[in-house]
Amino acid sequence: MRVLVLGGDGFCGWPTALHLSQAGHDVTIADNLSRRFIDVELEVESLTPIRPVHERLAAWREHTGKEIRFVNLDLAREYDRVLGVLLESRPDAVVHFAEQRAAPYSMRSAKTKRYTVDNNVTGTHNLLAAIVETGLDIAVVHLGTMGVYGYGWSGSAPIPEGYLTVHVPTPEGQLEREILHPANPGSVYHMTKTLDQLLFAFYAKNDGVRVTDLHQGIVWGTQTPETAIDERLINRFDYDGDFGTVLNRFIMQAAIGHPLTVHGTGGQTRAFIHIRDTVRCIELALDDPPVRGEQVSVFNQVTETYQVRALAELVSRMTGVEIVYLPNPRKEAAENDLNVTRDRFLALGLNPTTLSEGLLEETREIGVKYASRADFSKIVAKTVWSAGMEVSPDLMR
Ligand code: NAD
Ligand code: USQ
Repeated sequence: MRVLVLGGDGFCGWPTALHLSQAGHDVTIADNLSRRFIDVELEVESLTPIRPVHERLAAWREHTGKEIRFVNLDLAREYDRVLGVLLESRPDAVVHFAEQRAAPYSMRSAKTKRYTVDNNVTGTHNLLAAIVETGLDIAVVHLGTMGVYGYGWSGSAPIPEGYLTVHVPTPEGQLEREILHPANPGSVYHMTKTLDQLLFAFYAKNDGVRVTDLHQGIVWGTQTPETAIDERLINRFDYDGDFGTVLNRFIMQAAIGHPLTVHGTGGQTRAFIHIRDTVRCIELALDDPPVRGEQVSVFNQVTETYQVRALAELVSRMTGVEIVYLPNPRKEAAENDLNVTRDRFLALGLNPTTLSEGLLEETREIGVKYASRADFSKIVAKTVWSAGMEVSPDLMR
């Protein structure tokens, strides 16, 4: 299969591009390297020493003999070039990772809110409009988020995979309808993912574009079998207050002896998936696209759910590092239930990596190994969701 990986230099995109190339697919990456520029803006670097993209690709060629092409392209700002790349590479499928993905970064300022909306919504729309303009039947696999459903809206009721069956009262009786699950975003970033859903629904209905939307939980871990082949192929690992996600932050904090930074009571329940399973899920989704004319196919790309304080307790028991309960910088429910339906990937044969299997290995092989690269001043989350919220001080120097 010819696959175009948009955002293929990022945390999920890079290991996916390698995994698909290893599986024999013909892969092209398009990325504008904006994530690397945001590191420069925030004065922080991936904990792991990621190499420039052409060095990464040369290392892959050296080890496997396989060629991955790279196009430096801004999906949101260069519509004509997006169209040109689709016409030239004629992909069977596009995997779309190319968005600003950090909720805290999206809430930093009016500038980052506007950037996140402009980048994510226009990027997704450019892709869909360009696919229609090419006249090619290109399948889209998009990385969405569990956060589109929000947290706690339906209590402990199972969250379905995308669609909710509702009964609409009419004078003639009850109409049964399937609707997109109500959107309930918790940040500007998550809001862009709920807007993406509407764009996909429209283009699937109007133009028959075949779209799979993967509502992914929080990804943890770093390496996949392919990124572990050579240090030049290593995946990125974000640990800072804006881009670091909770479990990878705890792993890194434990490795350097920093107190584990639980926000609020830690009663927030979230869904998780290991990066090794992310890349497998994307391959499974590419192999099972919807038929032209069908509604958007939605999968919940999640393997486990945990409360944040339970995660902190697990990491603390394993490493002896203490837990600190900080004022929550985000506006979010202090405690929530999360009961996620995740049958579709299991039915396609996914055999998930669990936390109990991977946590110790991750702490040793990544957290401890690269501990000397950590900047302690970037660890505590400083971005508050609205004016007047308390900002926590640094805990270690
Ligand atoms: P990332 O920031 O590491 O990667 C995104 C990549 O897209 C970067 O390389 C960036 O340079 C590129 N990009 C952004 N805007 C672009 C544009 N306009 N044109 C071209 N390239 C652009 O993020 P990630 O963690 O790999 O996330 C990838 C996708 O998966 C995102 O859409 C995110 O919402 C989703 N997702 C991530 C997680 C997670 O825990 N990391 C969880 C659920 C969903
Ligand atoms: N949290 C802490 N301590 C920390 C960091 C986070 O308690 O040091 C808490 C947060 O307050 C939040 C929870 O952990 O309640 C999750 O935060 P996160 O930063 O790990 O995840 P989130 O902001 O939701 O975003 C991440 C990715 C995003 C993806 C999303 C999937 O950055 O791209 O869409 O996970 S989901 O959460 O399922 O919507």
